[in-house]
Amino acid sequence: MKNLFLIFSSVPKIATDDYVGFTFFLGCMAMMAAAAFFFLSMNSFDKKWRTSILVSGLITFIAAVHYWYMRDYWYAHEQSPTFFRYVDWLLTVPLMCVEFYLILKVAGAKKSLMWRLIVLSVVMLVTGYLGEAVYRDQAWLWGLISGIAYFIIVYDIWFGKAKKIAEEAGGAVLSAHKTLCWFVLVGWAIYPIGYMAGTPGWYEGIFGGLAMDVVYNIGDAINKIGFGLVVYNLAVKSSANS
Ligand SMILES: *C/C=C(C)/C=C/C=C(C)/C=C/C1=C(C)CCCC1(C)C
Repeated sequence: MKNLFLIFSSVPKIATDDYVGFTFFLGCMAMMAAAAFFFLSMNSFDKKWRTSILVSGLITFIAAVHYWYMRDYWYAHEQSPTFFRYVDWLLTVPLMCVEFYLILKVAGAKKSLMWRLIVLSVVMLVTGYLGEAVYRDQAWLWGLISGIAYFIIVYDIWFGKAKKIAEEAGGAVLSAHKTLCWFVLVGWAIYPIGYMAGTPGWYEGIFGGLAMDVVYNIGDAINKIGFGLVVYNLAVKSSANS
């Protein structure tokens, strides 16, 4: 019993207007629930879709673990958990590129398409980290390089080879590809806004009032759970058809 009280007394007081802390708690629980959902539903699908659902589960599970740490870090230091944030992204964003490939693989996509997206996403994240954590005085420059990599990803999936393969496949694959493309164009565009809110630069006046971590946390919930649900939906539709 005494130990139980010790556990509770180690939880710090939480201000009711701490929106960063609030979204860390909410995000942590949402990622856990989503991971459980994807893992448990995995075996109800055709074999060819199971890996895709598994990857959705992994993305949300990896995020749940990092949110657990970020939530604690925020309460201990009241600072952005930049390190955990980028470790999380460095694992989950390439996995989202794998997800793109897995959907199109059914329609004959090659592995080179996946690797191209993975390399671009790593460039985007490493340069983002350099601007946010290491060379903050030149945050705009690193953000710009990161933004160019992001732009190439958007261009690739909207107009490049991926698009062609999706069009040839048609049906549920094409509509899932389209939805994922919108996620990358609109959902991922949330992140540069968070970046500009949290780093010094000419844009401070525009985004300065926003809390960077709240923006990132909203982006993660939309992109990781939403993205997974699109894949889930595709698996439901395709399994029912065959
Ligand atoms: C689950 C996590 C996801 C989908 C994270 C995505 C992150 C980005 C798309 C980040 C992009 C950035 C830029 C385009 C420029 C500024 C630096 C970043 C890294 C915030």
